[in-house]
Amino acid sequence: MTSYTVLNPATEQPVSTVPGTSSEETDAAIARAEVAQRAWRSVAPGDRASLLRAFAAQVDAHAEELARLEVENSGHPVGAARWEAGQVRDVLQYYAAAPERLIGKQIPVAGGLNVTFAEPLGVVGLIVPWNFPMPILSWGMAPALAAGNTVVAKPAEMTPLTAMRIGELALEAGLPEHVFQVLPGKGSVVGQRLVHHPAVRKIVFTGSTEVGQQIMAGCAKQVKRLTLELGGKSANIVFADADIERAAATAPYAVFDNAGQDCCARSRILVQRSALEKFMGLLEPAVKSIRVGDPTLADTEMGPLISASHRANVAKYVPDGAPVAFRGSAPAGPGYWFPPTVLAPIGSGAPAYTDEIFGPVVTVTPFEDEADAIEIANDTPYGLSGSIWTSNIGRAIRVARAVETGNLSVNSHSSVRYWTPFGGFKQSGLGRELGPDALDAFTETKNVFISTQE
Ligand code: TAP
Repeated sequence: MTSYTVLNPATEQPVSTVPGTSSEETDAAIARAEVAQRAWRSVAPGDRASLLRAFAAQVDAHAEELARLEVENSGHPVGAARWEAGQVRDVLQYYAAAPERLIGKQIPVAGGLNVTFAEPLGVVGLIVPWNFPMPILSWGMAPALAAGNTVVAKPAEMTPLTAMRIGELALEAGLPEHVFQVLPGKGSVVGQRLVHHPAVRKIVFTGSTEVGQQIMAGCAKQVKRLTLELGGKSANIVFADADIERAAATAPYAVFDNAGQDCCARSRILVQRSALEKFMGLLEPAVKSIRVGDPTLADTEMGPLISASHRANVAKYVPDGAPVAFRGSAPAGPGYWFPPTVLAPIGSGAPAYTDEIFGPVVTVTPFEDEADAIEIANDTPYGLSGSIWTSNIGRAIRVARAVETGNLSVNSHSSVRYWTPFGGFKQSGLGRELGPDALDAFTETKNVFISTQE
């Protein structure tokens, strides 16, 4: 086993040395998961529920430790990291109710009885990105385990520490060995093995659209079940009849949360032309007042980017001479810092307008009317998220129905809740996570006819 060093993105200092799992070690873990699944699926529903509740309680008891680990490993502000650890607990609690509710149907048929069962799939492979290591792990892990599957998770190479600790907490909570395993390492090694190993019956992948396309092709060879949560370039649409003060005050949080490294980032602000001047006048102080800096401090709102190479990619979208309307601040010195940046005006062909930047850069584009706003919002291969600001309820509903995207908020800047469905339209993904129907993605329906003939 080779090992590698994980860096703190706020200081560029080493945090820990982590084993990089090999292909052979991945195969061995999958084999262990396959054996463990036979017993796990047979655990009585109430007992499986109790174990998941114990797991949630264990996460809760170590929430501060997990949050501090995420601050060091990912550079997330500690307030955000605490919320993320709490999300793991809440998602486990929510799906702990599921084992006792995996209810089939009885269907009327002649000459007997027809019943359906929701059967677990077997071993589920989770491939997790670096931007939200804890929440995204939990979105796949909790419903997969609740449904009676075992899970092999591969965190992103750069951010494995919280997932590894959550793996230990599962054992401490009493989950049987090998029911939930975490394998740090490379996507090209561990991730590929999960995709190609025939005993892995489902992949849940969250990451870039480009890698998602490769994974989809790999899964096709075995008709392997697949959930894809991919990229985004979401619109924040502000109509002139909206509460412009609130729309401008919250717009920075809709895009610069997690330093813009957020698949749901509303990174294209579309403003009705008649309100543009007022909106920009209010947006400037809101952007300049974002507290960017030391992520260990409770009042910090934005931390660094994840790595030097990612910062270099983000910086390409703000070359010398770019139309920077205004910027916030960022610390000097060590750390992968990048200031919140607003680009305006931006033409529809510009890379900053079309590409997912995944950093704290937002474009502002004016529109004329409702039809124009919908056309601009849909002018992207992505469709993950978005917001609509208006005081006209009819318009809010019309535009929400017309924008081709999976998760929208009206007069609010956020739309992700673990008890409501989440996922993308178009190239932002396939399938839905979270909410009450997520169990459908981790079970197959079995249909059984039982004759009552003598
Ligand atoms: P990717 O480079 O796609 O990596 C995501 C995960 O896939 C990592 O664990 C990575 O491992 C692994 N991977 C890379 N190549 C692989 C391969 N050939 N086979 C199997 N696994 C492979 O994405 P990222 O840069 O970490 O994350 C940013 C992207 O994720 C953005 O596009 C963002 O929008 C998207 N994202 C989407 C969502 C939702 S919910 N839709 C949420 C968060 C992020 P390594 O660590 O070795 O690279």
